[in-house]
Amino acid sequence: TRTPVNVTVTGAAGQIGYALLFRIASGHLLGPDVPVNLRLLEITPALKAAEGTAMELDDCAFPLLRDITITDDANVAFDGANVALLVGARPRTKGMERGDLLSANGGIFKPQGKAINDNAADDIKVLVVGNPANTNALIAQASAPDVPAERFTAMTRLDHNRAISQLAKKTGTTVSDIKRLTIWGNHSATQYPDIFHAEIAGKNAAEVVGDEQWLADEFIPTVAKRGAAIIEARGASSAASAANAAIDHVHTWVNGTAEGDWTSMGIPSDGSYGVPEGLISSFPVTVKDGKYSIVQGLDINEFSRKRIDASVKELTEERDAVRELGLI
Ligand code: NAX
Repeated sequence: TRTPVNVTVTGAAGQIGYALLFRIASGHLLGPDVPVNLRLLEITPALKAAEGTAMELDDCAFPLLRDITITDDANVAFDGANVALLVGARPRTKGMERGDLLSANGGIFKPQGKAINDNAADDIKVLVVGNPANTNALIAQASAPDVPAERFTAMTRLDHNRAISQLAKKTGTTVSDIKRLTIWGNHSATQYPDIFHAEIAGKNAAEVVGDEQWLADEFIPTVAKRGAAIIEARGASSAASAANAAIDHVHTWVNGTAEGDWTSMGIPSDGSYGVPEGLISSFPVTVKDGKYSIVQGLDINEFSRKRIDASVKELTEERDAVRELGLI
């Protein structure tokens, strides 16, 4: 039998955590034949709630779930971690300035990055979900100098999935007809969902849609503001869809992209497409044997260029702000 994989989830008692843990334990993260140990990291006041979730996990009698550890100590939570899902973060509250938000999250992601550096397994893969996800990933990465930088990624898969779904609705196709969609930039309102290289049942998506006005005025804002629309409708932020996207992100990172398709991941830039090296920005990527590579050679038209640049500018500003705060 295979050795269990250690999966650490931070913010485990939160709403995404609740939607995520049962799917990890039932084999959706790594595959139907991979046993898992769960390590749940929470702040002290939420440990009891995490214990309640662990009781429910026990009650599912998942054949793949071996062991559950619940702790408020990051060194314990990341000990031997092979996969880390950093979900717990400090949300923006009313009247909070960006600097306050970034420094509050620095207080979370800096020590967690160090704990990953000091305790995780050599093959650690990190996905940051907690917002501002790209910059939180950058902070964690900067505190983990012994871990290869490319192991720190940020989640834009929910945006990717949202864009696919909107495009399928618009064109009267199904989501499985759609390939090669790209989210560029920051997981924020400036993100750019790009359909110019996407295909719908083998045809160029932009040509199938044939309506740049729809792209600019409907599609892009609908995808970018979907999180707010969910809050408005549900009275709570996206949870199950966010957990699903986190599962997709890691599953793809471990098991690869399908031939002829790619996905979107927030990853450290190597300078491709004019994105400054080191920024954690979303790119089109293919994955093989557990390693991702940026899809090269795409022709970026003017419509796309200015939107990618705007999102990258925001990432640059966030990076400069956390640098000024001494967080990286
Ligand atoms: P919740 O507030 O329900 O849960 C967050 C949990 O994190 C809480 O239980 C809290 O106690 C815990 N926590 C706080 N500080 C911690 C620390 N230092 N160590 C460990 N745990 C800690 O939020 P939820 O709805 O689960 O969302 C979690 C994060 O995901 C938020 O930052 C949210 O903005 C972000 N999202 C990111 C998305 C993405 O696409 N990248 C989409 C969904 C979501 O909005």
